[in-house]
Amino acid sequence: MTKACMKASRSLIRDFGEIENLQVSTKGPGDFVTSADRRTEKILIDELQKAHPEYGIITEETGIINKSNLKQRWIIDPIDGTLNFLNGIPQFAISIGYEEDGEIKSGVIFNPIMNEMFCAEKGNGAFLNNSRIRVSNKKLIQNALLVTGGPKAASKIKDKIFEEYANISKKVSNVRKFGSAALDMSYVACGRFDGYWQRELNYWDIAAGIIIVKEAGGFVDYFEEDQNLPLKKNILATNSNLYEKLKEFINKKDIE
Ligand code: 2AM
Ligand code: CA
Repeated sequence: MTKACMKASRSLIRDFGEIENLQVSTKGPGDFVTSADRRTEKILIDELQKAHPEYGIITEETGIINKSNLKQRWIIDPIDGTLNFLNGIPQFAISIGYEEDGEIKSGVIFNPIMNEMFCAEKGNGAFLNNSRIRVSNKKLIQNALLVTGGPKAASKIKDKIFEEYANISKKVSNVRKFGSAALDMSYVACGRFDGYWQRELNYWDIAAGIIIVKEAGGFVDYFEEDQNLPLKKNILATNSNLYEKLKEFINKKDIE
């Protein structure tokens, strides 16, 4: 997984270098970003399939490969933080999760511009490059720096999301919106943020992040799950001290 990530990142870095030129062109970078996304995804799929051609793959661009293999699956997001990438902002990442029997067992999230690789494997801890990482030890929610995202442009619950954002903002130190769910979770895992929540995500946005946060000692939970849409996720991730409080804030808006 890390090898596939490193290989794909070389072309992704080149593509990112092109963005600045395209931004001032009349056509803009839109189509170029779509092709960068596809190119990156193709390299990832080719590399991963070299190791295990029989594994199932769920990806943002291609969809599902080897549908019948539900036991072992890779969950891929070639560029998480597309809008940042499109705007020349170096806050995006390649994300690959590995799922076995319905549970994420390992994950890799790589920001090629910052050269930060977050990875974890069940039972073996979480790492940023070669150093072990841990979630923050913040105890009081009023001192917490949280991160969130959304609503997406097509969201039908924009008002609810903004209301939740305003309510939670009043109860914590501050809330950031950084634009990459995969990196938001990685930043919780290494203690830069104390917690994260977001609605209306796709499984590939957060699959790798789940194991990275858990192995860093954090808590991860879905909320308001829709059984009919298994790839759509609302997620929260924090250290153990803040988990109950944040969950309460999400469910009951008026708590002081
Ligand atoms: P993406 O960049 O791969 O689209 C931004 O808040 C986060 O939400 C990103 O991780 C982004 O992933 C994700 N997201 C998922 N669906 C989205 C959508 N329809 N529009 C914008 N962001 C979306
Ligand atoms: Ca994504």
